[in-house]
Amino acid sequence: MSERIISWHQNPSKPSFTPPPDAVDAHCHVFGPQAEFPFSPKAKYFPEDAGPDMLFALREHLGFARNVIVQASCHGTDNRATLDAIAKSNGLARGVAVVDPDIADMELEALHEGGIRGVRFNFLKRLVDNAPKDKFLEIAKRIETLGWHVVVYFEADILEEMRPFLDAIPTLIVIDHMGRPDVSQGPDGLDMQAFRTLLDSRPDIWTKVTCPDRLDAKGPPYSDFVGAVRPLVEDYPDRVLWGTDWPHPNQQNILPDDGGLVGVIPQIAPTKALQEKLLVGNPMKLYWPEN
Ligand code: 0GY
Repeated sequence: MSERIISWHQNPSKPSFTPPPDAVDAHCHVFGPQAEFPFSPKAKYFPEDAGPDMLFALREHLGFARNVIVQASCHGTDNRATLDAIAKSNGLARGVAVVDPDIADMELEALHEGGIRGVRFNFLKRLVDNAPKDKFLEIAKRIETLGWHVVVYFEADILEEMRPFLDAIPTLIVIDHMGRPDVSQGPDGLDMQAFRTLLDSRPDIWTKVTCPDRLDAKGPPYSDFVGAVRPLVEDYPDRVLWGTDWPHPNQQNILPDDGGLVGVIPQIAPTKALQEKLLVGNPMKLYWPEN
């Protein structure tokens, strides 16, 4: 067994920005606890436990009210760790699952009962062995009746080849981390232009304006990220979500300070109205539509 990774900051700062009441951290994960919920044999990284208690303590520390927990690839299609965290949240967490193509309808319904509201299709070769588009489309058609959406994770270099697949998805789509553009190209660079073309192709494609730590090689204060992403938030205010990405899967050399990440929010969403949409209105519409 490989050495366990600690990918999160041990002592995140108190953010300089106070999120509005009811703010949602709409992209985070849990790892384990492994004694109860072992990692998948196909996992590509082996982190230490980062369970619900830690996640909810961080949520309080950062001034957020709710979490959307995205099933991490190290847990494969066994969603028990995510469901366990949701069950312990007193209704303050919902989730996005990763499922096998042959999952039974009853299991999908059980996931819905457990607070799952979407499925994730991951196309990153370093995280998953295969990404069968035909099977994913079958899943997308099946989850439509549950009112769920699809979360897709890919990198900018395959955006064009993803287009027919994305076009065929019948539900609302959320693209993780804007499809990982090269933010050093700036707001009008080729990657951002291509991503905007994708957003313009359908009104029901949303995105997470997340992960400055992954996208901005220069690091804090993430000025390339801010420069490239702020115009996107301003131009698509009703289709953006924000999240910490805690516990930052795979991050080993740079452990992002979550307080610092929250401090980036007012730079990409400079008005109260934009902050309210990004942190409350948009995620609530998608994950707690009944509220
Ligand atoms: C993210 C990013 C990554 C990992 C995962 O499920 C995962 O393992 O999502 C990554 O390594 O880029 O969104 O957490």
